[in-house]
Amino acid sequence: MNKPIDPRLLQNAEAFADYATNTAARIDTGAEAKAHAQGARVGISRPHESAALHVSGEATYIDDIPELAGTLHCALGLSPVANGRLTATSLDLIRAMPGVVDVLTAADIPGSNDCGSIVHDDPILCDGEIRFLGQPVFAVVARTRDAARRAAARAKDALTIESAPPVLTPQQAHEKGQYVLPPMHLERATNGGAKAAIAAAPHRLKSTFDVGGQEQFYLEGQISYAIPKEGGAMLVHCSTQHPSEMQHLVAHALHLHANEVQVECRRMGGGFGGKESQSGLFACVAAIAAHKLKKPVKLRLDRDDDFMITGRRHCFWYDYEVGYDDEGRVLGAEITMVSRAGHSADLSGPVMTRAMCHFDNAYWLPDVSMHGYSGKTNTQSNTAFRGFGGPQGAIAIENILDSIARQLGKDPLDVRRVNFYGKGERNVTPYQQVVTDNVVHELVGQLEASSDYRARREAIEAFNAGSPVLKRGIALAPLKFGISFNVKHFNQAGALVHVYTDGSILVNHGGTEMGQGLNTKVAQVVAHELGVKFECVRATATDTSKVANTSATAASTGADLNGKAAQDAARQIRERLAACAAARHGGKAEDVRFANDKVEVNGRTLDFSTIVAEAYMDRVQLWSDGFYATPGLSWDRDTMTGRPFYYYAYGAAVSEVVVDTLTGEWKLLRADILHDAGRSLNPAVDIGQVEGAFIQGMGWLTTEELVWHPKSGMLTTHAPSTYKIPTANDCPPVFNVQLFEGDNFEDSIHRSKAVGEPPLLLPFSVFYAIRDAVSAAGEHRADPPLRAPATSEAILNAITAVRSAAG
Ligand code: MTE
Ligand code: LUZ
Ligand code: MOS
Repeated sequence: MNKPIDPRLLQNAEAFADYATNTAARIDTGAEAKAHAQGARVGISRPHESAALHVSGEATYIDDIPELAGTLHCALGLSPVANGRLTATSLDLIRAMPGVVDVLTAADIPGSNDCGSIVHDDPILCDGEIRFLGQPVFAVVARTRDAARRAAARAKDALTIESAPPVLTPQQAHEKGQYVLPPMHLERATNGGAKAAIAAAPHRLKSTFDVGGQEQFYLEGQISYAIPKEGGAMLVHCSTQHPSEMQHLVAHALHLHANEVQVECRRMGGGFGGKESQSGLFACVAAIAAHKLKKPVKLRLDRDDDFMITGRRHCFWYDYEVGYDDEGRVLGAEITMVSRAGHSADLSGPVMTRAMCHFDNAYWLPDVSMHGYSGKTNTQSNTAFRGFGGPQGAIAIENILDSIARQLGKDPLDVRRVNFYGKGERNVTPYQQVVTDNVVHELVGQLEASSDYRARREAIEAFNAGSPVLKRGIALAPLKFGISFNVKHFNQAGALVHVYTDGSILVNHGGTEMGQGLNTKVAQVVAHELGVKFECVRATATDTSKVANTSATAASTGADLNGKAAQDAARQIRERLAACAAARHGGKAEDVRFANDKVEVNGRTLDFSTIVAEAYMDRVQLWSDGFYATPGLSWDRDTMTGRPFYYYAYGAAVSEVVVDTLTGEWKLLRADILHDAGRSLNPAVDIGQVEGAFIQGMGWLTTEELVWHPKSGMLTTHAPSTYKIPTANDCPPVFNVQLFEGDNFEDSIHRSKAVGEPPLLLPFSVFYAIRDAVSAAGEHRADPPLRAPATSEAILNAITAVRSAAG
């Protein structure tokens, strides 16, 4: 099993390590050089803890875990109909297929048939009601994965369904008043309320807008491997952002207690929100099969099935009216947002809440009235995706400001700027949180200068004047993103730190690693606290039997929460070591210093491992737990007011594109980004997050289009052949990414800021640069009716529209 690593792969690993070091050198900032000089373990760039394993193929994902003898494989039989009732099944047909061991239905579930994470409205296997095309109706268990899939593929021959026409779009659901949750309303009146402010405003704008959904497209698909344990207990290896939730769902499905179910995840090959709740169905099915057959069962989805079964980012439809003044200041705004929730609630409630709490983005909106509806449709149940509704909320105000600028003939940057939150005034959000950490003015000012925005705007105008076919466009878009789960009690975390007698350290925490570098950051925090080399600290798999009752690794809070918990654990151990060292060597415990693998005590310098060995002999506890709960949060769900966020992360990007007005094709020529990660724990990892989120969000807003067949309700874009995600080749040739220098105002882990999701809003600048180029194609005489995603087709339609409007 431990085959030697192919030397060519090792070369790749070394090349990668070189690349990481060079990247770190390229972005080394003043703050980072200082951290280095002080021997700090945080605030410095270092490669991802598993980088070499990733590139050599040695990193273990669930499907790489050696299979136990007798392991069976599972595949799901899917509904070929989007809406209706299951009236009969002929599963003997499936049972008779080669290699099939069993076929399970809802009747085989010993506990509850539900995998809903917050609202319990989500059947694991069909309970008779057909809710969407692709819904799992039965599970085939076979000796091989191939046999299971071949049998499951015959679902349409085995199911008799009375079908009804599907409801597919948010507008259709809204017309029928069909929602998965009660509507939400958020109002704030400064000058008499939105309606009055709009009526009294010098100018008005009334329109609708549309943004599409987005598939997470994690490289590792959904997978669970369930292994029965003695006494009816269950172990599940699951690719999940939320092991505790998986534990609870499996326990309910099997009618077990939580202490009888253990869920483990070393790493995911990407999650992006898609494995926050939706890993649940697969964990449950594998566990139900393993429980019934008393054999290990693995369920690994094929990519097409992953598309057909799981949900993704919610598409949103907006209907708005705003009133504004001659400078473009928004005086009043009224907006209705309708999302496509799919067939069940899943996380649609918190997603809509976050959307409504991000409609303001970086702007002070004195009088607002917002209405959020989560439309119930016969489609996959939509879920978390990087940004979690934040991007969908914020893009609405960006669209409004871009249109206002075009109506007034102003540079959109100027209109954005006059609307920015103020400092000490004009600083209360619609949900009543006071913005006390506003850096948007400095940040945008710096980026405007470093990107040469004004000069390039002029150069683009000159270019466009002489170029009838190719048109260029530029846009600067800022972001403000609230950090914390908007469900208060989720903002807690635990960790365990073990120091072994040789001085090596193991850290375990409640967060999960999905490629974002969480384990790297947490290990850095522990190394820093104990004054040892990063290499002395190892992070292990997330495991419900080590840290209990964890939250999802989500809302970008992984490092904030688990970093603080691990720091708490490490600090307790350090204090015990210091007391022990002082007792042995003299001096005061407070004066003992831990740095560079050494411990200074009473004028002597000893190895960390020596102090540890001495402490063991003195019977000092060398391991500790740690805990953290974010302070100061409050939220009133009924009035939608309070302080849902501990702090805000900021950022801005300038993008320049060229559009071919004959084909609608376009290219991103240059992007300049300035992003606020506070005092970054690891600038190289954070820049990786910023670049990745930028390109991922660009895909959402441009090429990634989801199409459901209007009659059958079938998702027709269920593979990379028809659903186009960006690749490395879509990175712009000029890509300047910098981190903004400035500490978090709040006492976050080493004054850093969460970085996972906020930069997904940066590619708004790409969308609005395309919109700018389309506007140029119509001589800037009409506001482009451009929807997102701005596919070439959508761009071409918008060009046709602005040209005919311009006459
Ligand atoms: N980065 C990678 N490489 N892979 C991922 O799946 N998920 C994103 C972001 N960055 C993701 C990622 C999402 S949706 C979130 S919420 C955060 O990482 C979660 O991790 P964190 O809280 O530790 O930043
Ligand atoms: N809230 C939030 C949530 O802001 N982000 C999340 O990922 C989330 N997940 C579950 C519930 N609320
Ligand atoms: Mo991220 S969408 O909060 O998993």
